[in-house]
Amino acid sequence: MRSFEPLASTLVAKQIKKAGAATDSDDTVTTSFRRRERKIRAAKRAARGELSITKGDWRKHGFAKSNVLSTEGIVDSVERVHCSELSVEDFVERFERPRLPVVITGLCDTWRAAKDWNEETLLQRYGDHKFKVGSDDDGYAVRLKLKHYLAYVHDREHAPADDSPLYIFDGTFADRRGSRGLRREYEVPPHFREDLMRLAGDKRRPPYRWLVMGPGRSGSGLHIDPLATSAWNALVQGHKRWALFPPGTPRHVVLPREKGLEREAVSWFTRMYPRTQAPDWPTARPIDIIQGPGETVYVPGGWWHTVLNLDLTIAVTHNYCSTSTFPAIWAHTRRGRPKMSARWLAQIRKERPDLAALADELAQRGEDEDGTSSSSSSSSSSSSSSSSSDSSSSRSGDATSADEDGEVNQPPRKQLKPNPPDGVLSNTDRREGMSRRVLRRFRTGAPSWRLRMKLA
Ligand SMILES: O=C(O)CCC(=O)C(=O)O
Ligand SMILES: [Fe+2]
Repeated sequence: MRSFEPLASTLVAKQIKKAGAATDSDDTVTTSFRRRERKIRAAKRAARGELSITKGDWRKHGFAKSNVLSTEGIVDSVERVHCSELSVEDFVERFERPRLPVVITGLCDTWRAAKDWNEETLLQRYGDHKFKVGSDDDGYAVRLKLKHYLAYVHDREHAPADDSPLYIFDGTFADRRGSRGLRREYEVPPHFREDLMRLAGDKRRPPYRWLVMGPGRSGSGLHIDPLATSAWNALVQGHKRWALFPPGTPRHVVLPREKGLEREAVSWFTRMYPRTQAPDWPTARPIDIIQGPGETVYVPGGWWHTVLNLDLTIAVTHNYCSTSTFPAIWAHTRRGRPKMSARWLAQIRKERPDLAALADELAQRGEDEDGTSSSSSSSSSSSSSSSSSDSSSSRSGDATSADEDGEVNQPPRKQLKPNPPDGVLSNTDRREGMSRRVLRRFRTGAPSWRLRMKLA
């Protein structure tokens, strides 16, 4: 049996303690501990307002005492291919065109991230930077300094006891001053380098790259990635357990409307996964992957997937659009993001007239590549807390919705277009990272310090 119990990082524990004991006076230690505890609790309350900390809601299921992290009996049968044996052309023909998942090894061996993305180094370099650990009820980012997040991860009263711990899932890390250095520490592998969405422009394109870090039992609930895009997910440290279902798998079978199922991977694996193994399971059984450090999972567009972290993981993931996946992505973008798609198409026309011709042809036929008529695209059956998948009116970044036939939906964290409360702001990326405090200043007209510097 493989077991991935969280390693207690004593060095990190020491550093976290030391950080709180700058002057070694008891008062300072207590003050700094209290401050950290306040920050952690505030983040927990903002990200999961429905869970009371004092009433013990964060641990009410007792998942920390269950065997949900055990991988006994799980058969990972997904093909592993070393990158040196997989040319880009081979990848497209064998996996991308037929939309098949694969695990590619060796892609991150030469990255600086492979050496430096560990708790110790990240804490030293980015300890004071705030990363996104969730969204509040209005769709705004909830952020926590990395040093506080790691304290949360190791504090027995927090992550080790929480059913479904907070998860860093930061879609603006590469744009923010305090963390953009991380983008230079890895490379987009050649297999996924075609990035047609870039033609929509940096300001308009939906968020597409995330830094992902979380302890055992954190994870991503079952979802399909936005706009039918494909994704690659490179794991630098730790182990992730994946379950995937092929396109067309009915939503009501894999994600019945039961409390907690959508949002928490740990609930899905505890309650739903066993059902998928029963003899009367009515649809495709999940494909299992146990992803280890240095492995990159390719998730083709339209596949349902959920991920449970088995120990402390650090990963980077990008969503992208390539030539072979363009028709499906175009169909979804035209429906869900009409304004953006018009600008995107204008640029595609300049740089890729072949693809623009394809888009025109699809529009003329009034049919989308996936065979669905565009007029029927609004038939998605959404859950109470979310709206139609690609719809620009979709608000909650933590809800999932999908058509009965597995239509593209809004994933738990890869939100495309969270709505600001009053629609003042237009830039998705900026909005994703905007805190309430900054927003308030923006609304009241009080310029932020950065703007003030500029004005001075
Ligand atoms: O690493 C994870 O939690 C999975 C991420 C994922 O599915 C996604 O980014 O869409
Ligand atoms: Fe995903």
